[in-house]
Amino acid sequence: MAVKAETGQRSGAIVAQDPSRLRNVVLVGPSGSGKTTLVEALLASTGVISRAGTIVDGSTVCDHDPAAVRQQRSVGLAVAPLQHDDVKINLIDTPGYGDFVGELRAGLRAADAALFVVNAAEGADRGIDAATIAQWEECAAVGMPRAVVVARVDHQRADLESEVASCREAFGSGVLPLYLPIRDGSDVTGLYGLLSQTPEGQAPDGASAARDELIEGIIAESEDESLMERYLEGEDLETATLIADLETAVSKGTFHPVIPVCSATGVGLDELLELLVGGFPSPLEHPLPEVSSADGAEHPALSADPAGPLAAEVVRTAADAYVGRVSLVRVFSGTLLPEKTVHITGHSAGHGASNGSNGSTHKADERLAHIYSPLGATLREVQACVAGDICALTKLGFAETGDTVSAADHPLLLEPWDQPDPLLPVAIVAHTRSDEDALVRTLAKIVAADPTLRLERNSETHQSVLWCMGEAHADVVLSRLRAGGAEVDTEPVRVALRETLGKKATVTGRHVKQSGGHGQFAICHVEYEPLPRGSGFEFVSKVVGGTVPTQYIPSVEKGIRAQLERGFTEGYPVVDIRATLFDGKAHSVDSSDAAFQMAGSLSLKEAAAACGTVKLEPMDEVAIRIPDDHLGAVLGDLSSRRGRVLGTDVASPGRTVVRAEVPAAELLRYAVDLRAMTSGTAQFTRQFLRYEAIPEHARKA
Ligand SMILES: Nc1nc2c(ncn2[C@@H]2O[C@H](COP(=O)(O)OP(=O)(O)OP(=O)(O)O)[C@@H](O)[C@H]2O)c(=O)[nH]1
Ligand SMILES: [Mg+2]
Repeated sequence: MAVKAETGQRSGAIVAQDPSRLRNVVLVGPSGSGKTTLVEALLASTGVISRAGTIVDGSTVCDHDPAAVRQQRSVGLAVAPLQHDDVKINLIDTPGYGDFVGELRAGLRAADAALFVVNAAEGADRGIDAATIAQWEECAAVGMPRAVVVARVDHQRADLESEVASCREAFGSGVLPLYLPIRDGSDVTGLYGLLSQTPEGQAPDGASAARDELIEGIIAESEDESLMERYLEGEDLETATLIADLETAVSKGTFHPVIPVCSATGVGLDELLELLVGGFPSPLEHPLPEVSSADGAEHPALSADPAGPLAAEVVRTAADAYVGRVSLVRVFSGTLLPEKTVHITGHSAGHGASNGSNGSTHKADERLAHIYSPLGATLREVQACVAGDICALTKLGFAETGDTVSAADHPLLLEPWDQPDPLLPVAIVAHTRSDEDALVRTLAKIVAADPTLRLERNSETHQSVLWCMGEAHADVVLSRLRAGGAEVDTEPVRVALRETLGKKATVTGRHVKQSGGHGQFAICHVEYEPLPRGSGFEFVSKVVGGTVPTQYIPSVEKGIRAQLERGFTEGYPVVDIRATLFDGKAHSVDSSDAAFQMAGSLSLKEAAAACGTVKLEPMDEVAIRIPDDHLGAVLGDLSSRRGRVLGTDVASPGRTVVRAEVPAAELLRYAVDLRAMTSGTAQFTRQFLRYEAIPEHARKA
């Protein structure tokens, strides 16, 4: 579905005027746990949409990307606001699949609290898997307050009690149920509130003990120290007091209430909305990102004040065929107004630099057009966006994901968040010549929009390589390219090899043509020898007695250098040799610069023919972080990739970092293979180290 922009005052958008009446809630959790379906159910139950769409039909608000429909899972972050008790709740749906961790991080940036959604039908017998724990740690790393939603409790294998036990084991003892399911046979018909003790007379077994544990958990985090004393003395604390303290406990990020829900039957939805409004922090309670003046000077900390200086951030960029660029913006301070000129600045690498971050910043002033409130792919016009709220801006030509938007007369720069590194190379070519223009154009837009995608134009292999997060991400990128009108094919990624000489050789480069007309005459005697790896090329002249006239010595060097670049039969650049010109012959009329260049170049070819060549391949140093139970498998696999382990270190309890040298050619699909080998629990980094001779047994025919 294409993005649809609705303008006009009566666009039906939910408007927030006050940060205290806002909640930004990101849904995080493993793929398939039911996040998108839960958003859909909440939108339907609050009347934002008339009925809930489904994943199977591809009719949900959040999974509007054609790639999401095809993959039957979310592939990008989506925002869907609803209203409950006069509070605007921006639900931020994120994909659970590991390729899209960049979208998850953007969602965490835009939110003030998270709903961590696990699947009641799955975790019960298997425990919480390591990929889910990694997501929990993503939340913890940015101090995100979170509640645990146990979704799909209608499933016949759903077992809430053991799911909660698994969560406590995996996430810590701060995970405590706020509600227990009320059952009728095997069906969950409703929830029993442990704080409110409602509905009366329907307390399930164990409710009283669970209530005590919950209250102790809440007041342990409370700022009011007298509460614990009063509680221990047996005083019956007011439910209202406890609910107020619940919010404090959640905000600290160490206490995590658990709530069971069922999107299919609607059980738990009202209670969940209640929790979001009453127990979740508003933007006023959530710390803002670090800020400085755009010129790098210190700036006082900001607060979520609509009257404060404008500080907003582009958390995601989408390229739409009709609307153009859509920038999703979280306003942290101040108020964003339409038709104002704003200052855009950021750290991202897209401007000017083609590759990697160079640590510099870019900036420009841009005039805003309309401001929209996004509901999935639908944009509804609003008249302002206050501190704490999220909006969409269209047609910002300059702003990239991660950029700060501030007032033109008060330029600010927010400290960026961490982006993951794409590690799966995919080489692409236009399907036909006529697709080439569209490819270049669409590619530029897509790469600028997605910080987890990097484009490399390799001048040695002449390939365009897209570095992606994994195969599912590559699928999304390719489908966006095709949607942009560029028919593309993929091809095997080539590794840039180099060549050097096998041994020392003394040769003659002879370029003599003296039949008719102006002749050409140049002869050079050159000694070639291989040098250690990384030496490059050295040229030495030991000519005595002017056998090669002084002005032609640089010509010989130039000729050799040109041939080094052209390489031998396969065209790989030649490196790590020394050429010593020690003798030669010239002709008073027929010698020339061009003739000696030719002789120089011929001498190198002679040397290759005389002493053979050795192919060199790039070696990378990789660092792989893995849970210990996968260590054996990863080490075994590394040796099958011709890897040399340099060392292993304990990264954290139960996790090891393996450092190894591995040929780049063996790492082309490592991002995919490592994920498969470790169920998505490993991370790795790689860095070019040096070129090395390809061993005999590894040379391909
Ligand atoms: N029976 C039942 N099925 C559900 C429920 N919630 C989700 N599902 C199904 O579970 C599957 C996965 O749900 P999604 O909502 O796509 O899960 P997700 O967490 O968004 O997954 P990702 O987008 O991949 O992270 C879909 O086929 C849903 O129809 C539920 O409450 N009951
Ligand atoms: Mg989803």
